[in-house]
Amino acid sequence: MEPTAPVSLPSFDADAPIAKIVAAMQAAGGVIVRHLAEPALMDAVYDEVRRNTTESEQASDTKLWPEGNRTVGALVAVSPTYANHLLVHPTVLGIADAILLPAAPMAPGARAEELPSERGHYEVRKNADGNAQLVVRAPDTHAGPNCHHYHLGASVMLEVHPGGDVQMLHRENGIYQPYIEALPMHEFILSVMWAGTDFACDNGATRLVPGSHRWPETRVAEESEVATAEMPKGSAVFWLSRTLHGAGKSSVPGGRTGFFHSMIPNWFRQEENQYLAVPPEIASQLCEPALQLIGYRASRSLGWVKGRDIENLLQAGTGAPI
Ligand SMILES: O=C(O)CCC(=O)C(=O)O
Ligand SMILES: [Fe+2]
Repeated sequence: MEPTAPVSLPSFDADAPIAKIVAAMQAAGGVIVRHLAEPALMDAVYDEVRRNTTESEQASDTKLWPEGNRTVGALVAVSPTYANHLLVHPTVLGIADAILLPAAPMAPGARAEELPSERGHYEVRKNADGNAQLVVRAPDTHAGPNCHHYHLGASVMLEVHPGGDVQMLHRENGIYQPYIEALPMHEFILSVMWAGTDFACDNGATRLVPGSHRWPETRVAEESEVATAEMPKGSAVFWLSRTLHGAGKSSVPGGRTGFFHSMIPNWFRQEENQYLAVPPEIASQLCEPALQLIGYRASRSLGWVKGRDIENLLQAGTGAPI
């Protein structure tokens, strides 16, 4: 019998149309986009992360990241290059716009002249008694919008060192799942892993299970169903909230370095508390899209501060109770 080819993820070059990348990801649950950033940029991010954090801040000893590996949170606070280039990379924002369907898209050129207001779904109905009542209706979840804007869930450097085992496969929606299982939900997490080094089978590249975003929660993947996100430094692998995935293990010195972040609707609690992780003094140095992504942005109804600009909460403006 012919040996079966290992499963693989769809993979595109950086200049592929976003619509093609998104369609492939929706079908497979994950997708690789190669050569999105220059290798030198990845080195610059790594140097900043290492320089701006202490050894103890880089240590890891959790269930998914046991001792021997290296993890660093709050990347936006420790690496301006990460924040101003990788976090707001136009391809990442284009994919996030297509997956999370915000009223206010973020990809360059996609920004609405006048941002659609959430009030579009609100209607005042009156009856014969003269009672006025606010009626709030869901949009078409296929067409969206499904949020006013999206923001960062967490941003973490994840460095696999030799000596460990593969990480348990899991779904990124696990942090919300127990509370929302009964809700019909449009896609609500887009995850991105940037390759800070080449990602290979033997150095800990992320493992993903194509198609598992459509599986029942309890189906456990066979090893033959697992694909490895092999990709050159400066590439990125993207996956959906229900796609099974996990870090690989390294059998070679050096392992691999990845820079992870997730994006979620503005009405979902951020996994990593960005307001403490990236205090206003640091946030004020960022480009505006990065500042907005970490959460210094509000909609009319969520996250406002009276007297601040909802588009940039560090500035004065007309934010107020609705
Ligand atoms: O590092 C990787 O390749 C994946 C890590 C991951 O999925 C996680 O820590 O949640
Ligand atoms: Fe994960």
